Amino acid sequence: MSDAADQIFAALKQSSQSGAPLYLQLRKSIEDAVNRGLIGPGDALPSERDIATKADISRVTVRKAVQDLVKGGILVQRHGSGTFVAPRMERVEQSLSRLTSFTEDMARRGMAVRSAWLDRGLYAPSPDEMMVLGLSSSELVARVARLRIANDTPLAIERASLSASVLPDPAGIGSSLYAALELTGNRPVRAVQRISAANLGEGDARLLEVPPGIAGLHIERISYLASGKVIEFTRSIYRGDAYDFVAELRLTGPSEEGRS
Ligand code: 16G
Repeated sequence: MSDAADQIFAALKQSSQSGAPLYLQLRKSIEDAVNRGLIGPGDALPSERDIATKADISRVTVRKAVQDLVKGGILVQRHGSGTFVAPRMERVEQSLSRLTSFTEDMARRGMAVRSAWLDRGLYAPSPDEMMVLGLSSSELVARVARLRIANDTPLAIERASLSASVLPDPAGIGSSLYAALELTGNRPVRAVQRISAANLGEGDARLLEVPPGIAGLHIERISYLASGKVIEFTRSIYRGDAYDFVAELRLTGPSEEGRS
């Protein structure tokens, strides 16, 4: 048996005096082994049976601890091949001061970008879309919903809405919405972005290949043309374990305060 497995059991023995339920003690021992780097991303966990025999606890208890760690995204289970320490995401640091597209952001980092289509078409607008895009109920909205993938890792689900007069053929945008808008002189020059915390629901979590309920970021971007017209209303879910949004802040003296 590996050193890591021995360490897990040693830690478990030490904590067995703590009086906490056994599955919690086991969960903590495994979590500590991962955090201390004794078992690293991609390493296999000993089998449920081995853990149960060696630690002298029931397989039900082992399963409960392991399931909890799978739910928390610390372990992953692959059918037929066992349980592994989850791969660690390299976090993407994203500036909040530049109005760039997903394609540009990832290309700058040398990452291979692709998207999976979730929806594209012309629809009757929702009340939100009518209000933000200034559409009447007789006009149509173009919706472009994509799973955004970089280096084969799904990072975000983006649902963009634009006036159909700006994007009459949503299926024809190719791989970049902003590149398509640029071609018709409609690339936004300014945007307001609102970021809030969200726990991922079943469907979104499945698409992003993370356990349901883990932390995500809900981002709403409303972007404008130089004329002040709203061009894009996009609601996205980003993986919380993959993104750091970074804003630069400056001290404003009394002389600058009145200007903004
Ligand atoms: C970014 C924008 C999104 C925009 C997309 C265009 C955020 C949160 N969202 O991901 O609003 O629609 O870029 O990307 O930054 P594309 O040109 O690669 O399709």
